[in-house]
Amino acid sequence: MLERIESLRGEALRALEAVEDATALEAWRIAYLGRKGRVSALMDLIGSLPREERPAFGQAANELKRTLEAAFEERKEALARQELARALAAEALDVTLPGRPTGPGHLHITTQTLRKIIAIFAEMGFQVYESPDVETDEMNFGLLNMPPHHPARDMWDTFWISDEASTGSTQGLLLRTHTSPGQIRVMRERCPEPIRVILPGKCYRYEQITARSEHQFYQVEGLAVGHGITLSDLIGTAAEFARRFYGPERRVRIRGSYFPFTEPSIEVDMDCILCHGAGCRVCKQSGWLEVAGAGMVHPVVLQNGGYDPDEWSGFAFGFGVERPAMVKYSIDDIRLFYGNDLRFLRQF
Ligand code: FA5
Repeated sequence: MLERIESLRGEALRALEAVEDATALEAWRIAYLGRKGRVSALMDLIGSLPREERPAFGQAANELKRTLEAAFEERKEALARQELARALAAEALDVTLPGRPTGPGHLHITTQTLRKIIAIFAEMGFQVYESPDVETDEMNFGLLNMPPHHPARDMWDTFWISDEASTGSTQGLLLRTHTSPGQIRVMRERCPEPIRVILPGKCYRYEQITARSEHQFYQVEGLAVGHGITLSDLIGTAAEFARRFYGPERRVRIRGSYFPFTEPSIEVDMDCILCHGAGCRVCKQSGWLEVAGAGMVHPVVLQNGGYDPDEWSGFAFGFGVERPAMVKYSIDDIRLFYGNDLRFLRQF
């Protein structure tokens, strides 16, 4: 009987050596060490042996069981080590390879354009003043000479952020539709001193998005208040800016327009940078591009800012940032600015 035990030991250990994966190992465990396995079957024979052979047989069978259990654990660990080695080899990393260079980032085209605009106005003696994106109805409209229900409010489709709007209350909150409410804020803060500031910032309009219009874009507002400021000062400032931003050969013209907060109101046009005034698709064959809305600050607005219109006068203008950038760099769709396509952004 002891030979049977020895023969089973040899057979089991050889079979274990041939085991190459976890599934085969489990099958081996069930076949030899399981409840109905070969070792259990051997143990069951003990009752059929002569009494004097039983102790030696039992001892040998128990030792076989311990040997196979230890061999099983050893094989299990060896297989786990092999598996780990395989996984590491599959993920092998050549640490001597040079790293992938990450290019330095750069400023967004809008920021670059905005900085250029600010630098030009700074050279012309304008300070930068910032005002909030979230405004009251009163600042955005009321104090700019558009009381509740004034029809000119429809010139700016508005994102309202509080309910008062529908009641016509001047306390309603909104995302500013233009940078012009900053005029009131800066006047109230600086009164009674002369003012020469620009107010750059984001504006929001509840508008259809098209190749020329976004629902969120930048504007730069300009405001000068002093004694004896005239329309000529405004035209001179606009012409000087156009030349410094677009090139010394640029010409500007003015057209009559309407804004409730300026009187008189004008639009400033510049000769088309692409066709040099000959007429093309971008300027709609007119030879001119609209650059800014502007005018002399309305007496009511001066008064709302704290300035006596009999003593003080001023000019104001407001223009977009993306549209001038489109003209300067021949970009035909404003949606590219905020589409986050790196192929576009990397060009500037
Ligand atoms: C105004 O917003 C006036 N506040 C400008 C002004 C200021 C007039 C001071 C008088 C005195 P307007 O709605 O035309 O005006 O907008 C001015 C500029 O903002 C436009 O010429 C254009 O460059 C830009 N703009 C307007 N709407 C959009 C839009 N949806 N997407 C991109 N740019 C826009």
